[in-house]
Amino acid sequence: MSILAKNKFTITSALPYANGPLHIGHLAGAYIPGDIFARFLRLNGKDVVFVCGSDEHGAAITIKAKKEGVSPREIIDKYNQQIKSSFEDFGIHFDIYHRTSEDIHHKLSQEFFLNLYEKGEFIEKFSEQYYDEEFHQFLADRYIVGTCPHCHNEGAYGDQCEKCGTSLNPTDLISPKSTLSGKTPVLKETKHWYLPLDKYQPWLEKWLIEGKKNVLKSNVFGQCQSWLKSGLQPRSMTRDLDWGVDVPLEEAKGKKLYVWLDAPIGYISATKQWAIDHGKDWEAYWKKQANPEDDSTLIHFIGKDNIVFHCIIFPAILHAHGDYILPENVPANEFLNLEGEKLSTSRNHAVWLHEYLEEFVDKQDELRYVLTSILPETSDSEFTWKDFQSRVNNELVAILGNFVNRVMVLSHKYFEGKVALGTALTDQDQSVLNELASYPLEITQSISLYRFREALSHFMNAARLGNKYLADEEPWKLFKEDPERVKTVLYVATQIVANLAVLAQPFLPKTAGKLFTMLGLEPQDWACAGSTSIVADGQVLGEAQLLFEKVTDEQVDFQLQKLKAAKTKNVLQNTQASPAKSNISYDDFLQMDIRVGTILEAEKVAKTKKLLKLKIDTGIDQRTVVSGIAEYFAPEDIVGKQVSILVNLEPREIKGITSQGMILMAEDADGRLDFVNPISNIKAGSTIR
Ligand code: B3M
Ligand code: ZN
Repeated sequence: MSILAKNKFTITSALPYANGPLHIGHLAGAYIPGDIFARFLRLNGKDVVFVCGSDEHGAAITIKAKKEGVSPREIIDKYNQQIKSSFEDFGIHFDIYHRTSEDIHHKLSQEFFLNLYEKGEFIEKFSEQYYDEEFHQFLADRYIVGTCPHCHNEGAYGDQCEKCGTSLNPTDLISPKSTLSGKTPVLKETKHWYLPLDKYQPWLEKWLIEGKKNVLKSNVFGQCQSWLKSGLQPRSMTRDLDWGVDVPLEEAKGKKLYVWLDAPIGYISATKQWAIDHGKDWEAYWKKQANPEDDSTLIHFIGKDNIVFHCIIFPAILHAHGDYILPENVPANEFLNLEGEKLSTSRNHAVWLHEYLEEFVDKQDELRYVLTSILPETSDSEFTWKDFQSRVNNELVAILGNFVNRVMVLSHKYFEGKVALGTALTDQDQSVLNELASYPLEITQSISLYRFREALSHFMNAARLGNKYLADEEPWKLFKEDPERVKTVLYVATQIVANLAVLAQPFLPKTAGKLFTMLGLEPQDWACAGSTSIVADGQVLGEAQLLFEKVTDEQVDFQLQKLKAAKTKNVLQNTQASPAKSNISYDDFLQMDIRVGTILEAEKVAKTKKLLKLKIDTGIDQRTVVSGIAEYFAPEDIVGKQVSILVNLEPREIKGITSQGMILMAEDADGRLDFVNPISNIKAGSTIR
């Protein structure tokens, strides 16, 4: 069924955390697709509300505040403003851009919680969690660091070790430390309210796996399937935090709602505020109606990291509540990479939207165009500046811009801008107009299937058609002998320009506006698309305007240099030594028996990537040591080398081998290892102090 069979739409794009500026990855994930979709539906006369807003709760905010040494409030105020402007700058047109820090949102989230609480939907559970006694605070995942039990990285977080990628629980960490006080936290009992996702599993299987198999994109469906396959577990909907929406229960004083409970409710509270501002009924966009045919169609645009929340957790919450509609679709995108690497905020490997506009003034449609052409709709995709340049120069400038410009210039040159039908249309004209009339339907079909790249390429094919028509007819050669025929050619070409103006609206709103101005027309609805008489016989065209300019090699080089500079800066920062540890006594030091040893044998430990089994002559004995150096040294290259070895370390079983002692290694911030060894040959067994 075509999406156009529905009348009412509630469209959402993920609420960005207000903890930093937006980059091109954000646009390509949830915002350009949502905006194209919403614009398209509005052009088709549909009743649409497209909502978004800042996600202003959770550790994402408080950790950023701590890092910048300011309050969470200052962080959200600053970035909410910046993010909002970026959306406006790039023509991402929400009906409302709201904030989860608003009262109306806190109230609605609490109502939701209470509704489920009163129905007995939550399980109440006590568990032991780390607590910072100095700061009187429970420590959520990112507030604890410690040693990773897998790779021994000392900077692993309570929820994940970023070095080896393992996902962790805070209690997995060896020697955990609070990031607030730096002290060892204690375990303390705390109570939380869990949503029994396992209980909803059968319902979710029916709704999602049976009901949405041919609806969801395959990347989305696959993720849902694998979540359900591994079995859903109860998930805590409350947190011991001091920033967020208060849990509305007397016994839960000081606790907050889990950010992933309140954030999606942010879509609803945004709609509520919009309804108040515009005299609308918010319930018509969110609640089940007496006649299901009147239900709004709910679509969530997100990035792939948010799939579980939008396809499983939020629907389970809406279902448990009972009054609300469920999403019809969740067209999540994969990730966009930049110049061969993952986009990274912390490493500053990104194209920031506000910086882009400083260098490419007024060129928002160019970026929208390129990003739409490479949207990561089915798999991760790649933005490079070279590709940006070639798409702008070879497509926007050479095809679309060039065609429109020739039509405008020739019309003004020959007929003072007046569009008129001269001699009758030829078969050739007719077949061009017939082809033109087929594009709106193609675009509609692609957009209905959330294939925005394909939709854009149909649009460009319409521009190619125009270019080819002019090249075939060569009006500039014809004018002297047959000006009446030239009139007709320009009449047909102008209808193509007018169609391009209509069809460009979802993708390139600014360009579409310029095209309508040039044509001397008001913006037209999608219903006009395909018409071969959008521009009336006798219409006088406006001034020609420049649509697109070439991107120069210098501009590309500048951008590449900028990314390179960020990388160099990162390397410099990362090579900074870690801070000194606290002092120890000389006696403490002397307890370590460190010797010079010689490697006699070395071999890889089977089924491991990192481990070598070494036989060492310590001067005292010959012993076996297992060492995690295989990624940096091949066995054959180290036999015969001298090393420093701690000989009185308690023996340890590693992969079934008893390791007696430890080879001392130097390790840089990137984890690169090297030996600490004498520079001349000294007798094995010599002591090191
Ligand atoms: N702020 C997570 C993110 O930025 C989150 C999305 C909320 S959507 C309700 O990835
Ligand atoms: Zn690790």
